[in-house]
Amino acid sequence: LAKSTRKRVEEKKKIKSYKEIEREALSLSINQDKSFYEAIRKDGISFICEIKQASPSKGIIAENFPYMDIAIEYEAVGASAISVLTEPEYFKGKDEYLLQISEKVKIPTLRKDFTVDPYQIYEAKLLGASAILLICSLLTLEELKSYNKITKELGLSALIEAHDEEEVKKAIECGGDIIGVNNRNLKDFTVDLTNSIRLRELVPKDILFVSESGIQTPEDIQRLQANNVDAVLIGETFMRSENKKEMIR
Ligand code: IGP
Repeated sequence: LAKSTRKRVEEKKKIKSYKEIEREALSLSINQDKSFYEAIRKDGISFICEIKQASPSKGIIAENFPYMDIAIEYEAVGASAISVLTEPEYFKGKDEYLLQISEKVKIPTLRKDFTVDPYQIYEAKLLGASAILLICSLLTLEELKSYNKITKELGLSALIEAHDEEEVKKAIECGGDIIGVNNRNLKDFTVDLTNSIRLRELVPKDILFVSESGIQTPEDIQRLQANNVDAVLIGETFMRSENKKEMIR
C-alpha cells in the first residue's frame, strides 16, 4: 500500500510540483469553524463516520455509491466529522469525493489515505479537509514529528494511528494530540475492540483517543465510552446501515 501510494504521489508531482502545491496550500486561510480536533473534543462520545466504497478486507461494500447523499445523511444524524477515503486502488476512493463533500457539509472532514509524503498533506488542505491520517507503522518518529508540524502549520489536525503498545508510545512521542487505535489486525483482518480499550490506558487523558474499525452495535459504543474513548471511527457498519440514526444518540 505504501509503495503504490508513493507511485501515485510521484505521478501527481508531474502535474503539480511539490513547491507549487506547498505554496498554494500555505496561502489558504485557516478555517477555525471546521476544526476536527474541536469537533471531537466536545462532551460525550463523538462519531467519525466514514465513506468508502470498498476495502481490502471486505472487497466492494457499496455497489452503487451515492457518496454525497451519504455525507448529507451523516451530517443530519449527528456525526461530528466525516472520514473520506481517497485511496483509489484498494478502497476505490477519489480526491473529488473529498473535495465535493468538504464543500457541501459544515462538519470537518478527514482525508483517509496513506500519508507517506508531505505532498499529500498540502493536497488534503487544497481538497478542503480539516484533518489527515498519519499511520505509525508507515513512518519513522522523525517523519511523524515533521509531518505533524506541517499539519499544524496548515491549521489541520492529524489523527495518528497506532496498533500496538510500541506504536502508541511513538504517537505520543511525536506530539500527537489525537491518537487512534485500530481494532483491526492488519495481518489477518480480525477485529477486537479490546485492543483499543487496553491501549487507552497508555494514553494521557488530555490526548483525544479514537477507537477505529469493527464497531457494529450500540453496545460496542457503550462499552468504548465506558472505557474513556473520546470518539469512534465507523465505516462499514454505517455504509451498510439503512437506519444510521439508530447508532448515534
Ligand atoms: C473504519 P470499519 O471497520 O468501521 O469499516 O473501519 C476505519 O477504521 C478503517 O477504514 C480504517 C482505515 C485505516 C482505512 C482504519 N484505519 C487506514 C484506510 C487506512
